[in-house]
Amino acid sequence: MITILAGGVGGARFADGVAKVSDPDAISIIVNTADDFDHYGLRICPDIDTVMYNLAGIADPVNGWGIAGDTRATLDGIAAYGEDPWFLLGDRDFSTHILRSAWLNKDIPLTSVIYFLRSRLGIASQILPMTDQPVATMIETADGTLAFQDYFVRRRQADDVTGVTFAGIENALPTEPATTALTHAALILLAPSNPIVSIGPILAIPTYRDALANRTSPTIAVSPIIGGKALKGPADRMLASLGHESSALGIARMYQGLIDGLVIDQQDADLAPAIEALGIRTLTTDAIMHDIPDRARFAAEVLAFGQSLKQAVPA
Ligand code: FO1
Repeated sequence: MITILAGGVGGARFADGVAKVSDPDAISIIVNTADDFDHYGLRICPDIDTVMYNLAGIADPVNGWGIAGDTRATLDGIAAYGEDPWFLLGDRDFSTHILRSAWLNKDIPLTSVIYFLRSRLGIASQILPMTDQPVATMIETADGTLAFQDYFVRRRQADDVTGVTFAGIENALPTEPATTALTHAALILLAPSNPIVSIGPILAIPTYRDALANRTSPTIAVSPIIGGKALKGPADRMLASLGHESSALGIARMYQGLIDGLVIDQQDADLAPAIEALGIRTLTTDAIMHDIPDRARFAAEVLAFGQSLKQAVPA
């Protein structure tokens, strides 16, 4: 079994690539839920939905989130009432939020709700929320503390981030399927997701962090930073403002002790020796997924790297 930790668009695209080149039934994706929030009385789970829509082959190809060809009549109606429709929810996307909220309101755990939704979208891989309890990323800025989607979407990531906390994390229980997926994986992959706000919340749950620290199978991260820049989103600026180096080496330092290998882009080939000096093996390749078919090329290279590390990991 392959287990992937993911959040954001980069994570979803990577998980889709892995599902294209290996048995999708044998893949589990543990997804960040700290971006989740309530909006118009509905529970929105952006990272889970982004994984679902990418694996179902219905994601908007440009944004990476939302559904391809979706319409915005509902938001137009909300705007007609004088409300600012700042978070762009498509009409068909709303059906996910409506059903999810209805089922959550019946006290069905989020893990089960997502099982129903992904199964009905024809997705064979397990999509596993990191926890069934609510967790909310809070962003500290010079303007005060912002809810994550206020920072990310409403204010377009314009604020300098001076701190990040995960409200509710102390009550967030690891789920049984996600714990099993991590402890039984033959290969663990940390997707090219933001290490602070996408992978960070998952690793803030001690059971998952301990599972990585005590791993018996190869564990590989893919650097989301290429040439010092994030391909998408604010990870580079966030790393720098929080005192990390915005580079593949900075990513290696953050994950040191939890990973055996790091996949870096050819632009960062000169960083490989410093990363290897940390005890982390490197694969240097074209780490940009240029289009949907290219996701499979990249995933196949990462899986082959995983195979090559099998002997290197302590039993
Ligand atoms: N991201 C945006 O930048 N603007 C949006 O209006 C937006 C809407 C949206 C709706 C549904 C959904 O599942 C995701 C959406 N996202 C949007 C993406 C999302 O906010 C971020 O990608 C993640 O939270 C960061 O990981």
